[in-house]
Amino acid sequence: FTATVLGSPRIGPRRELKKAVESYWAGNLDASALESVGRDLRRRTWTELVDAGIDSVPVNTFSFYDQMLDTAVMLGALPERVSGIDSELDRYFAAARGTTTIAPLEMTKWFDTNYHYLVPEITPASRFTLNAAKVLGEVEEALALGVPARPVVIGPVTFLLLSKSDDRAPLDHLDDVVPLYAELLGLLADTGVKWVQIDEPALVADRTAAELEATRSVYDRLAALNHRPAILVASYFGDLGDALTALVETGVEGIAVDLVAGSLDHVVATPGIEGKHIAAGVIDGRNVWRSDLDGSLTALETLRDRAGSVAVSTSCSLLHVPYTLDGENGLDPALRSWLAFGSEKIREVATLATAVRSGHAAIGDQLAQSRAAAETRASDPRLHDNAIRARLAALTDSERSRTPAPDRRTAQDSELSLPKLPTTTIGSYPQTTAIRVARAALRKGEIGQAEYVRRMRAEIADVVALQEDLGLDVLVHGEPERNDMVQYFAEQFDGFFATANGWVQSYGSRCVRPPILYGDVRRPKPMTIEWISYAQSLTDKPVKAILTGPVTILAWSFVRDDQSLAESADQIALAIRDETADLETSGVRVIQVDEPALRELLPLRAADQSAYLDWAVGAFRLATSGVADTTAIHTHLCYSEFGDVIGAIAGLDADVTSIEAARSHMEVLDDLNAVGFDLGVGPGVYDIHSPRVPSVDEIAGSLRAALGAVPAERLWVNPDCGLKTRRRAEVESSLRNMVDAAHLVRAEHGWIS
Ligand code: THG
Ligand code: ZN
Repeated sequence: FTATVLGSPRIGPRRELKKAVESYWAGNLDASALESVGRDLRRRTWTELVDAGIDSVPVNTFSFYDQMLDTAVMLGALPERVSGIDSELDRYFAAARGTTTIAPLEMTKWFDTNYHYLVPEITPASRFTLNAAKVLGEVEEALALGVPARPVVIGPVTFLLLSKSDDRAPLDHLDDVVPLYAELLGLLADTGVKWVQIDEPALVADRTAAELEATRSVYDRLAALNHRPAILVASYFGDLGDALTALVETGVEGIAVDLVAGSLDHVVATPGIEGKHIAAGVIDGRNVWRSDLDGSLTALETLRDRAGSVAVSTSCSLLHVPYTLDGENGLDPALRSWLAFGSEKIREVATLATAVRSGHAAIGDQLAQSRAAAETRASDPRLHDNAIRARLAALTDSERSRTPAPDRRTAQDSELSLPKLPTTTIGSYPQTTAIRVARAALRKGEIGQAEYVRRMRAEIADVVALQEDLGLDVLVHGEPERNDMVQYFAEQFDGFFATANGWVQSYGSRCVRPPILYGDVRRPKPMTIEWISYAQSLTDKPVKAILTGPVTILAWSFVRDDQSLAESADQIALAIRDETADLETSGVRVIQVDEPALRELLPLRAADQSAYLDWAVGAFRLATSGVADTTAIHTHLCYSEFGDVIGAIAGLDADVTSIEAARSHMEVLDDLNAVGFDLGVGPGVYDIHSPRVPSVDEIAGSLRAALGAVPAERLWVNPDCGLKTRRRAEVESSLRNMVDAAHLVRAEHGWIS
């Protein structure tokens, strides 16, 4: 084949699948109606690819929830606890979401993307059996429509490395699952498909020699089968490194390489590629920029001279970008001309394949457009704000450092005069119906800005009154005015574009609309002052302002590809720094800069990680070190897997760090102690993800445990994050118990409340 993509989005151009799945869960749609929504979306996806000129179409990239979960089903590896559920579909959703009595599979990030997959569980009781119904069904559906189908499955190495295995090393299970893949290849050959795509993205991360040896042996075994389709082993999200040689030495026919995140030189220099079909991932599958067709053609032609044969491809599945630019009417023509979403990328693949086949003259118009876009993008003043660049160039280390933390603590203690074990919350309060109604009414023009502000102020007043009543020590305004912690700021910065319909699946039925960072970042005016000042005017207690940090804003946006992430992070950091200065001027004494995504941009390869942490920490410090010693900087970090970045947390130098801890029973405090962390810390003292209201005793127990690890002078009391997702009544009871628990523990030590 000559033109392909590695996979397609599936949530639907208008989020049809999200709506259907959620209706099914709510009992408002039956299984056959849900199936028919899926069938319809698959047909539309395939038709678009075929019509554009894609001559090998990925099939089985559709999913009702997640491709790792689909693979667990295919291998008979659903957890034992869902086996009592009769309907196959409901068993599937129970594994994904849990039920009132069954815990769901854990969810975690899919490599360094913003997609989250379900982590299959492998136990000594796992009995793998092949269940090929889904993939065979989708192949037959595609073939019946005349689609040149290339079934896609996650490969055995990646499946096992990404699973949780509580007995042996994950790859010790290869002997259990490889025979099932062999059986599957035979069944696929029976359908008449020419190629199968086996995804092994785990090979772009650091792998041991034993893991590479195991990989080689797996593909030797599969390639040795005599009744099978041609095998395309697909890698994405990085460079294969030594894994490329291992794969080239097996008998597989094709290898898909990511030429956006990986190196062309490495592929070209690898002996043996002259015998392989290379799917060249030149079109970026996870960012939104129009391709430089000249550059892509040069890469393709270099490869064509070395490889057995070459197909034009995307660097990874198009799952990670929005469907189409159609309907994005808020784009100015220049910005539009720089972008390519899913549909546009499919056409770029087809265009490049035409040029490879028939020469550059065959795509003269497209080349001219691509060059014109590159020129306007390179010269647009919005991307080159001299004032901002001069400010960044003049920065010194002193703009990234504060007075030593102990001195700051003394200054802040006398400024704030808080009790021992001060109580606070992470920031957001439940998004009430009134908030949603007001936002929708503003969007539709049914109410004006003044009425919107009046309603949001009423919400703030309500939340402040609640916190005063509860007796919390440091209050928040509750964030009613924020749709999303990244989008809210991106909409106010120059240099970002917020799409109307640029939805991307985050997990299951949940989607995000990442803003597009295209230019230099400027803060035209203060973003949060009015809301915080209003809240502060209602109370004598300190109100903590909440901002989103530069790394998290970058991690949850589509980013510029014409400058380093470090430069973009510093630009955002400067804008946030200006906001902290304005907050301070308006009398705010506690400012929390959230970095829940600090772990998320961590590079897959260990060799790249310390450089990342350096700039990430540096950007946070740039954002937060412009304030006086008397101003307390707090931060909040989410999600568990902090092992890899725990050392960087101290580097942030925040006066207080709140961190998810309830589910890990305060272990995070020991981990922090182990790296010498000696700043303020607020471990979440109860798990917010459950509707259960924790008792005073239970929370007091958590606090006593925390006091065993951290001196009282450094310990703060707060729940885990996520109050926003709970009902108001639950929040009130839980926080009341949390405050009571703080009083109880203070009394035990004779500290005055
Ligand atoms: N904001 C942004 N990106 C994120 C998160 C976020 N990426 C990582 C993580 N958090 C993903 N978690 C979620 C949690 C909930 C939802 C999406 C991602 C969600 N989305 C709504 C839905 O799909 O129904 C849509 C929200 C909307 O209407 O704006 O619930 O917090 N930027
Ligand atoms: Zn959090």
